[in-house]
Amino acid sequence: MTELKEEIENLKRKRNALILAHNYQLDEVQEVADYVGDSFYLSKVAAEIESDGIVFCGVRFMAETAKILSPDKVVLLPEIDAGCPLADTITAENVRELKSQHPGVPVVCYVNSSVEVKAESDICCTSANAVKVVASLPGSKVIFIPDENLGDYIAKQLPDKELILWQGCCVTHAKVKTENVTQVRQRYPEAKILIHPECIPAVVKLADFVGSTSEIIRYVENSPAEVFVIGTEVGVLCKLRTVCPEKQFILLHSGLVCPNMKKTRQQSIYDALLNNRYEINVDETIAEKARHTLTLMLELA
Ligand code: CIZ
Repeated sequence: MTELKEEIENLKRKRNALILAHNYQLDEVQEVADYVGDSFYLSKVAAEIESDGIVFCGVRFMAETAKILSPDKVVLLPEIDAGCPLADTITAENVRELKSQHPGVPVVCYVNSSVEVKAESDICCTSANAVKVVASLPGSKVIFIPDENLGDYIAKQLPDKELILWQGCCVTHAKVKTENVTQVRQRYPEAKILIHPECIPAVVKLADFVGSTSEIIRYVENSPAEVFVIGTEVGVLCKLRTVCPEKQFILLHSGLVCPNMKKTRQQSIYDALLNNRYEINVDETIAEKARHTLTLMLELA
């Protein structure tokens, strides 16, 4: 074990803290994490684990989610500038306007949203359970925010629903173009092409499998295929190589690198534990409403 890893372990023990890392984090971060997964898994972990503190290696909305679900724990986000441009496309005021334009229509917010946006919504979802969450709602109309591409994917799975979409997207996933898929298909005809639903609809249409990071990992584990093209953020390759070391993985597009997810390093985790930074706090009135949308999702999915 390196000296830095040992220091992290010591500080973790001293503070009775656990490290949660998203599937999109750097390999060096996933290596020192106690739990690695997608937002849905990590939010369940945050709600259930017994520790005094959580170091959340991800982006701000994820640390906020952990704090909302574990209000009594100290939640640290090691890199305070790790944000999510998709979450920033919509404000609580925008949601109120949408609700006044479509009275009575339920609002589903993707987990990639601020606490204020979650508080204005009826139920939250992640990419792993978005179709299930939308399908569970009464009536045919649903407001889905803020990811337009994920919304389009859900609408295609649920033809009886009419989705009212917000025009937000993940700039990293939106870089993938159809030519990238056709080129890779020609070069690796035997490969299975696995694509995240945050990619544009024309790209999603060309996939062999569409799913969230956890669904992509499960697909690879259960597939007899040996070569896979991965159409989501590069960080997921760390887990894929760990669970299936004998299989081959090709990243669909070299730009599938989220700069915000790559801000956290082992050094940032060490500094976070040593200096108690950066502590995430959420106003309890807003947190209470947001907690309701998250709890409904956890109960349903
Ligand atoms: O749900 C998540 O954690 C995100 C943002 C992506 C995924 O598919 O895991």
